[in-house]
Amino acid sequence: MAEHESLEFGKADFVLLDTVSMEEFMANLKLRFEKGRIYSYIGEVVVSVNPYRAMNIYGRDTIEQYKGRELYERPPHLFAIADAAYKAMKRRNKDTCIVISGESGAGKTEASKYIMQYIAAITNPNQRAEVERVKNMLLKSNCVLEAFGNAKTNRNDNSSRFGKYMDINFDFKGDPIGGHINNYLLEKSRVIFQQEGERSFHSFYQLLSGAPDSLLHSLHIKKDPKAYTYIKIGGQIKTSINDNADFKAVADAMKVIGFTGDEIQTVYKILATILHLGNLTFGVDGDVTLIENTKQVSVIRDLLSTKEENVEKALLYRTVATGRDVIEKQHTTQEASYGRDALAKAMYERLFCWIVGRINDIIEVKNYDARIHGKNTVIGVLDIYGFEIFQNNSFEQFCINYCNEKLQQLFIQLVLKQEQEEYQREGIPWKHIDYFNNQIIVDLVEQQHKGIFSILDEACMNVGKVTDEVFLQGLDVKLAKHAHFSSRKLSPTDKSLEFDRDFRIRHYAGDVALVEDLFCCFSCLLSSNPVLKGMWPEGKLRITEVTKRPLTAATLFKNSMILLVENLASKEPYYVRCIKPNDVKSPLLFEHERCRHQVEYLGLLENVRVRRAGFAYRQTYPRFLQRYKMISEFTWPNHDLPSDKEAVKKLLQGCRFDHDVAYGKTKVFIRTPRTLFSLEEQRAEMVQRIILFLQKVWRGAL
Ligand code: AD9
Ligand code: MG
Repeated sequence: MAEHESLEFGKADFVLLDTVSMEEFMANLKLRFEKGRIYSYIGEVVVSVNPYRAMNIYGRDTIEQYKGRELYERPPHLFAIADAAYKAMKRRNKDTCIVISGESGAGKTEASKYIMQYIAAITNPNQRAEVERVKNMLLKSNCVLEAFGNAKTNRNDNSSRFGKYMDINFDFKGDPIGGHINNYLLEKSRVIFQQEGERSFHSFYQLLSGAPDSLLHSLHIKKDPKAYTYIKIGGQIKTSINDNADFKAVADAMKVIGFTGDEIQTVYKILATILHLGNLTFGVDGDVTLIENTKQVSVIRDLLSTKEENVEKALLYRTVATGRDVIEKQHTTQEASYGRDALAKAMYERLFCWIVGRINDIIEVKNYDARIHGKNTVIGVLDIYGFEIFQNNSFEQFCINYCNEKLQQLFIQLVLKQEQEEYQREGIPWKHIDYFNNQIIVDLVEQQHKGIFSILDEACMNVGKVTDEVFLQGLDVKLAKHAHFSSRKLSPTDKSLEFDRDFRIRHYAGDVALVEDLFCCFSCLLSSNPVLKGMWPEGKLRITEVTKRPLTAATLFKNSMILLVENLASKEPYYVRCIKPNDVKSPLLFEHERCRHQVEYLGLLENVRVRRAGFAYRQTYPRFLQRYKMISEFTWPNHDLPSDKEAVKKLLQGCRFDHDVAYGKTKVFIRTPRTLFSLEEQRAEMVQRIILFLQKVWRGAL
């Protein structure tokens, strides 16, 4: 820790601030950023500030410095937390996870990639071919996921438009043997529309820019993105992204991971289909709705290996199941355009989920028998989309922000609450620290019957009968008294709630107004392409079976979040808290107010307070003795005191560390890492002496 860094770089651990105040915290954060020290600690939590420039701190030599070291032995770094998570997993057979949070553009995805690279670099010392293969696939999967799930936004040129949780599985030797990816809620509305200055998903531009002419020709695609309605807006934006080179890198990564040639071709066909769909227009002839550009329909038919009538049916008719009867109703032109967009979004979402599923099939752990090889342990890495506040927030933003509330709650629970509870349990004198518990907001969203998701679900069960207005009335009636909910009706004077249909949730990061999204469904196109068929397994089902009360998107998302949080809570968590220093991607600018706001809503100051009021290190008495007993004559080789607790007291008094520790019922607590560092040094010295002594005895005995 600070021992290895001069104070001119500020305090490496915020716990060591002279006084804990927002001013001091910010001054230290700024100083460190300006000196190029982008990482700091709060105890074991890494605080990272996006440098917006290439840093020479991720190379082989840096990796070597962190390998196998304790957290406080080296300057703060992502590698240290990755090593801590890895060591905990290997030494104690524990599943661990690294939770990376922060707002859009704060550096979460970059951090997750450095963490994975570190883990890949320090494992498999024996260069086993199978492990190398797994590592390579895990690293390459990022490249594919980013192509299909990331896009240029106004906040970040490579913004993740989905949440990602990746498990890496290890064998008993600590080498990676496989993995699994969970993806959360892709922002599919981007397929058909982007805000000014933004692009659709990278995959579209990569295809147009990088595909060889023969491929473009077979897809009936022109190179110019301006020719396609869905990506026209984004196609005019100049970025630093090299779509051409990325196309080749992604194609190569798909091959390395193990996608077949047919699968890769089908992926391109779906991208092309979506582009063609976007250009379709509808008209009327008498009272018949029709597609105006028939040539495009035959192109789509060929790309999807289906019949022309299927394409027309999917776009012009709605199949409705009323009891046992199935009726086909013709769309109006407006409904047809809406249905076309819904189909495009659904196709892309399917494609994305299918890609994740294929990667999972390939990287999942195979042939591992725990009875022979011992327990297979896991490190999970969570890179989830950050809080987003726009003027108009869609259903997707609502879910993203709900997810952040859940994670913040987990952080509060695990880091702050657990810490306080442990001191109470151990009978350590302790001043209670107030923190904002956001459970109340999470309940507002997810509670049974009374939560927003439940009310939304109820509305969806009665599609046709329930309008947006009825849904909002339901919210008003059920949530009128909730301190974190307001709507236009409940607060008529609130100017930020512009429309009658707006409502607002007071999130911990700020207020977010939500304009409610509509729901849609689509008919499946019956294709003879086996890869496509695999993506729509329900294509074979009858419509009456398909429409049987499917779970709503809201419920699915809520359930996936609850599972995610349960999963994280069952593992030993490590945290990386990312901060975005400015909104103009500048390596020099530290915008005070922007950063202060993030420090506030990430709860970092509270984190420091708890940590400081608390103790950097704790260990049960027997385990503490096991490690340090050789440094005291009272405890080496064995003590004759009435208890291990007494022995630890005697040991620490002897080293004059008594002032820096507290003795709990079952554990000793050490306040500052410096003390622990010093204990470690003394131990290393003694171990060396004991070895020399034993060597002498050994030789003498010979
Ligand atoms: V979002 O919620 O997905 O929109 P992230 O993931 O938090 O967001 P990302 O990791 O994509 O942000 O970082 C944004 C950009 O900041 C990157 O494309 C880099 O240009 C830049 N960045 C982030 N971290 C680093 C770093 N450690 N070194 C250099 C960085 N540049
Ligand atoms: Mg990201």
